[in-house]
Amino acid sequence: MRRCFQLARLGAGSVSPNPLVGAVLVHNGRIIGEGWHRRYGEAHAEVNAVASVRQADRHLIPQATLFCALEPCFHFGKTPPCVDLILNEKIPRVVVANTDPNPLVAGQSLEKLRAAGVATEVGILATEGRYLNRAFFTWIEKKRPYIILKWAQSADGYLALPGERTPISGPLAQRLVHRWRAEADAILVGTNTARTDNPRLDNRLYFGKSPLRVALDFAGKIPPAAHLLDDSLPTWIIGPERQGTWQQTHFFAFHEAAGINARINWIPELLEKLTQKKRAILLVEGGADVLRQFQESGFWDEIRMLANPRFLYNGVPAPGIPEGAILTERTQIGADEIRIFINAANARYP
Ligand code: AOF
Ligand code: ZN
Repeated sequence: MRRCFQLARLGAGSVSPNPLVGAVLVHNGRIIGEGWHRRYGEAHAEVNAVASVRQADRHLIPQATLFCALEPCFHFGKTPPCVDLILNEKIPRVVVANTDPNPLVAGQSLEKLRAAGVATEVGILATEGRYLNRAFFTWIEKKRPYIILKWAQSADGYLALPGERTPISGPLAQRLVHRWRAEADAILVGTNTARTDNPRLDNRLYFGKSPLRVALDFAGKIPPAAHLLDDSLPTWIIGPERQGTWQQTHFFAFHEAAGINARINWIPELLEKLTQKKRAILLVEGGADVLRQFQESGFWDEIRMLANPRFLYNGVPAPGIPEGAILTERTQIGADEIRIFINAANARYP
């Protein structure tokens, strides 16, 4: 099952809003086939695992066990049901970490397999499997994108020097951040960050795609020469429309903010728009005010904080780690320590 998870992760950045799925066929303790879901709309993990079996091993498939990160699918989606593939191949035993929460599947495949006499086991490394697919579970269960708040801070807890672009993390951590961008479907910054840092918000330091860029511009104050207004990538500007011939840049004027929740009531509207466009993973890269607004609204699932040992002595204070955040990962990368927290209110992990 751990091998399934390893394979599944290779799809990160290419399969969203689908889950990360890996599958392994084992005969007498030997792996005879393995595969993963590589790209949205293309073959599922099980199909690739079966296709990978060598000709000389094919006769072993009816005596093999299929391990799969997620319950095989039941429905005709972009591909035919994997449950039928398993039955056609006469695979006698199937082991999965989790049932597929997708209402089109939701245990039906496991039932169909059992009814056909296939031995099934569910719940092997279930917690790890749910963690692996935390974005997918959120997408299905909450019908909104999985929200990751990301920031880098100095040893004394600052995000940046006042009013200037301040590099905090080292080169290895920066590369990792670009990997996170590649794995996200959309990336958001607020007006101050757009103005002070003039970010490109693309993925330059890792392979794979760049996400949809989203910038808050309620008052139309992002300068026209900003990278975010260069029309070089799909971009949403949340603010008044601007003159010009735009190819990839779209302007959305959200409802006038009012009432006691004015500070944060744009968030559900943005989430709804992202959901409509099947953008299932949102990376929020700042600045401090926007990160705090997400924390206040409760619409956040994960925090990725990069802690650098350098001192800044003054500047913009980093948002705190809110109550109910559970530290799940802690890794050193160059001079920086990466800490990943999960919102306990939105997820259940031991
Ligand atoms: C599997 N194996 O590798 C994956 C599954 O549009 P489709 O046909 O690609 O179906 C997507 C849905 O299928 C997705 O929402 C999830 O429920 C399941 N994903 N199932 O058997 C796989 N990626
Ligand atoms: Zn499938």
